[in-house]
Amino acid sequence: MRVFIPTQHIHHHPQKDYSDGLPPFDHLEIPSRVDAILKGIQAASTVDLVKVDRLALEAVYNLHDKDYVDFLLAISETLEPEQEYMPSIFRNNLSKSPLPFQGGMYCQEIGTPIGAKSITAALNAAAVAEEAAKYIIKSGQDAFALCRPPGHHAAPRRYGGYCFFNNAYIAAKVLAQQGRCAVLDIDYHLGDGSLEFADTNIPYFSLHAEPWQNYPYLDANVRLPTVHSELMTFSPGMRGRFYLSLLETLIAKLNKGHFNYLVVSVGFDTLGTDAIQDQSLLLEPKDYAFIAQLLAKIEAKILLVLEGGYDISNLFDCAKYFMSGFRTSC
Ligand code: OKP
Ligand code: ZN
Repeated sequence: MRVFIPTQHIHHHPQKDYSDGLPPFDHLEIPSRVDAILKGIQAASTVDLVKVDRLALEAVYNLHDKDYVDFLLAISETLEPEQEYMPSIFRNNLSKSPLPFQGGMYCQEIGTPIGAKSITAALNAAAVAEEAAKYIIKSGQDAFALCRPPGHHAAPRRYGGYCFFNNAYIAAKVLAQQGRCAVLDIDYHLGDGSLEFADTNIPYFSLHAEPWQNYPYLDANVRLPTVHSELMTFSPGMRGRFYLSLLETLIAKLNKGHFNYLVVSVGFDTLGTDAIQDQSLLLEPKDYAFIAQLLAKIEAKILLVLEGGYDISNLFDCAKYFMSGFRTSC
């Protein structure tokens, strides 16, 4: 299996997470996640590793709004090496306010601090997704993009949930030029950013925790779209076999689209012991082998894109079991 990893993600190391209010907790979206997952993949399959150094500035401007990307680059320029930025006021339009206040129109939560090199890392993660997509087109093989920071909460003009640029949709846009493409999201959380990108061209399928009682804590009045997306929720306390039967139902719906390419947003934060969960699910590491077996039966060429997964002591096992169930021939 060809695995693409970023060279610059280590320079993105958010310190504290304020997303559950005060006091903050040590941030869970840490650099060692990538190492643990890569080692797990290598334990179960022969890995052809590709390190990606470049920044996908063009692809990011092509997917996100210009003023949004401009702001993230401009605020980064103002930061000292160990300094972090967090907006202090949240409104729809702050374009007439000084730069440090403008972030509040692009962000709705306080769990995603921006360090001096965070946006560089996010552009590098986007390049990882883009390179992996190009490889799939050229080779006709599956691939794994170990993107960090993750992307599925990033919307056209919004960051948050540890995400800045939507890596999955950046890859899907490349793939959709060559054939029918969809995004399937199996992270614990609803990818509210991905959902905003869903359209006729690239529909979005997701199995996630109920999104009002779990991050992204949707507005009580919001009605989820049903046109270019298929959304399913699991229940608190669900074990592997029930989760798997839901996933099987979702995949059966997806298969009706006869896609040539599928981008899978993979989150290992469905693991029962992951501290990020608001309502705990009861998956065990070995359940990822069965999840991957369900994915392996899908006809499309598959690009696996990393999203969440924060139980650092179990990520190796999760990734190892996952790869043991996937189609690993190179
Ligand atoms: C990113 B990804 C939990 C607070 C959660 C943000 C979670 C972002 C998850 N009480 N804060 O989808 O793994
Ligand atoms: Zn998640």
